[in-house]
Amino acid sequence: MSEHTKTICPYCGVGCGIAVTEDRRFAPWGDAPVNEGRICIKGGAAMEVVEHEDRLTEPQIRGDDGDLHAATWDEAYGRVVSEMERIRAEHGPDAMGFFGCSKATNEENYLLQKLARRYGTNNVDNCTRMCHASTVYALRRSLGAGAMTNSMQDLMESADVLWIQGANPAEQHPIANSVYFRQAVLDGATVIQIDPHANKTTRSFDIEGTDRHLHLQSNPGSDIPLLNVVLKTVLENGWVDEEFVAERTEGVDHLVETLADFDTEEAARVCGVRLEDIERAAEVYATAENATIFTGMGMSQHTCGVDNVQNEINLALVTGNVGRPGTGVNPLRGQNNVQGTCDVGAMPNTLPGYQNVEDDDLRAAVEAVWGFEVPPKAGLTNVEISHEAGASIKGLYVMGENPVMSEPDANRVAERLADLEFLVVQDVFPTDTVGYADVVLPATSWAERGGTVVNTDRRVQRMRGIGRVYPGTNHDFDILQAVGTRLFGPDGGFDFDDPEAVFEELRQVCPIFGGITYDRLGEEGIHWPCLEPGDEGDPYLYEDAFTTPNGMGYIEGVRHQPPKEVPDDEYPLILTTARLIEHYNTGTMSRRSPTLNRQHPENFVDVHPADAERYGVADGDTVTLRSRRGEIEVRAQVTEDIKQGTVWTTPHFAASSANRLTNDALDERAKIPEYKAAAVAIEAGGGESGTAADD
Ligand SMILES: Nc1nc2c(c(=O)[nH]1)N[C@H]1C(S)=C(S)[C@@H](COP(=O)(O)OP(=O)(O)OC[C@H]3O[C@@H](n4cnc5c(=O)[nH]c(N)nc54)[C@H](O)[C@@H]3O)O[C@H]1N2
Ligand SMILES: Nc1nc2c(c(=O)[nH]1)N[C@H]1C(S)=C(S)[C@@H](COP(=O)(O)OP(=O)(O)OC[C@H]3O[C@@H](n4cnc5c(=O)[nH]c(N)nc54)[C@H](O)[C@@H]3O)O[C@H]1N2
Ligand code: SF4
Ligand SMILES: [Mo]
Repeated sequence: MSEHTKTICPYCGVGCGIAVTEDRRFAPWGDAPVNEGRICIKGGAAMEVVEHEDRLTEPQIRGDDGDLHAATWDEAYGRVVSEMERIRAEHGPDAMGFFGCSKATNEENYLLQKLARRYGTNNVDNCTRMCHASTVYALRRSLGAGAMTNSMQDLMESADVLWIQGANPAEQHPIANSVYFRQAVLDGATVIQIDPHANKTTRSFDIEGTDRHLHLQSNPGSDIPLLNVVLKTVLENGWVDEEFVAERTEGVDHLVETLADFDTEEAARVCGVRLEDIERAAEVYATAENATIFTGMGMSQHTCGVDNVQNEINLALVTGNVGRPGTGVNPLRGQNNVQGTCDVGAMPNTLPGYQNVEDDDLRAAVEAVWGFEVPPKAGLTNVEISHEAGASIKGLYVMGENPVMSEPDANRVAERLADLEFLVVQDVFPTDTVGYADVVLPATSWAERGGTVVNTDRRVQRMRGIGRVYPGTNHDFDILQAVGTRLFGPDGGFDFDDPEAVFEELRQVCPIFGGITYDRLGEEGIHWPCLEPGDEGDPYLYEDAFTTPNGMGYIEGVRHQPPKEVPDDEYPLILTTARLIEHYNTGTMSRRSPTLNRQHPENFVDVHPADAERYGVADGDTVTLRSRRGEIEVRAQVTEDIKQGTVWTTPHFAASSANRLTNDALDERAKIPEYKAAAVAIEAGGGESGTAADD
């Protein structure tokens, strides 16, 4: 039997260690730092996608006949480079956009953003824009760093209250939930969950013998009023940590003013939750010794996403629940390396280490290492790039994203990608987006590559490839270097021997990684910030000061902003979309896993019994869901798990792709789309719903 290689699970941001063999077998890694040998159903089945016969195994170029044809790597690189050069010559560098891949390594995403910037544009972004962009914006502005304030370990050991708003860790971060958070509850912590949908998280905390779980089943898009009730209750009952507020924060007067004429009864009506239940939740949180907040997509994916998260920050700050173990505001990050992809600068406004690209001094320091000038103006975000595709954006380089399914108002996304002059897609599988590509570059998969990734609690860890690559594929690392060298010559800064050599350059330009080396990472990894070689890394942030410009935590009162689209006579229901434990994002990986697909071969929509009766829908019916932008057919599941007036479906299935319905309105500051609220109509009947066979 061949030796086990220790690497990191390719799915969620928990960052579980797993071991694989050269002959592509799988084994748990008993003392892996995050999960200690435990894995969830996706981790256990991750090897199945590595072996899948659908893998892309040869570069392809679209011919004059409109079809994709096999090509050599040389021909494919040649086409990519000549088209990129043509676009720059004809339209300037800002006519290109670049999408990073949050399942690829730090080193690969670092190379991608360097490629974009050397080409002459900051139009580079990654899936965080659709995910936690608003969270990152609010956390950076008000606390200093766009990341979890605390680690899973310290939350398990020290948190007395887990406030979980718009997140479903039992399904989306299963090992974090079962190993860490559930243990906190068994040890006595109380859970407050705010979600329009009852889910596995709800059930996982109904632990026999305990009565410490309160689920507030609120309407989608009502989180600001809900938190304002909480905040007003805190202010009125004297639960403010006066000393903390005076010494470490600013802006509390603005909050007090905002809430002065705030009507809590009216707010509770907007939320669809009893006022006394919200007040009870406020008391539990504010009177705990250590209370922590988990925040997820239910908060971030709204046009008021930044304000949603700001209000959670307000709650943590006024009660002094930041800067200690067991406290803080904690976004559970999505893809296995979305944290790292942002850390290394695959973002339009920040260089590696969240350094503002528009700051002349910071830019000059990075330019000194890179040896070329970086454009001084922030670029477009990924949904903006999609909006501009075919207009000011003429060419797009997509490394491992599937925007035709993952971006909102997907029918329009597809139309605009078709209008591009040039689209290159670098992926493992033939996705819906590949269908629009002019050049397809087949990438190796997670098990075959080496490099580093950063998990949700900022732990930098090593991935180690099994040393054998699937025939016909190439590492993202090598593909980017080949393109970079052809574009910029042998001295263009794309001639690294291996990922470690890239990391050595990265740590020079990314201060939060400054003290990290491959040797130091070992098997345990290191939490950033790790500025100097001797630093141990910080499992929790802000013990003494925030990392905002003046060191203070920033409080700011916010007011209710309804979703951009609200129900009316024609579209009387709110659609919200979220995830299942068995499937992953656009399903290109998990839907190809026989084990996972067997569990959930088709999509469904949850409909409340009262709505089902009203619209003539029976459990198991195929229904048509229609919004102003498109329609899908899907099986109805009639259940009280969902709030009346709301319907709930998933984005995982191509045949009934939820994003044909969603609204592409953006949060003005963070530019995240409103995936969590669109107005829809439901109608009994339709064709056959999507099944495993037809997508
Ligand atoms: N199994 C699995 N795991 C995953 C993923 C996956 O696709 N599958 N994807 C990964 C990625 S990329 C991410 S970003 C994370 C996401 O992980 P989560 O943040 O947990 O994301 P979601 O499941 O989209 O949404 C969380 C919850 O928000 C609720 N919700 C919807 N609208 C609202 C609202 O207006 N207010 C409130 N308070 N709640 C609302 C939904 O009902 C849902 O239970 O998961 C990661 N892990
Ligand atoms: N309606 C609705 N839509 C949503 C969401 C929602 O909650 N509701 N959530 C949003 C969120 S949070 C996210 S993060 C996005 C996710 O959106 P995307 O990132 O577009 O979707 P994924 O399915 O994760 O995968 C993208 C592609 O990466 C490829 N890939 C995997 N590994 C590698 C690799 O190593 N190299 C390369 N080159 N490619 C690789 C996969 O094969 C897949 O085709 O979806 C967003 N869309
Ligand atoms: S919890 Fe996340 S990282 Fe861990 S095994 Fe499951 S999908 Fe993989
Ligand atoms: Mo995400």
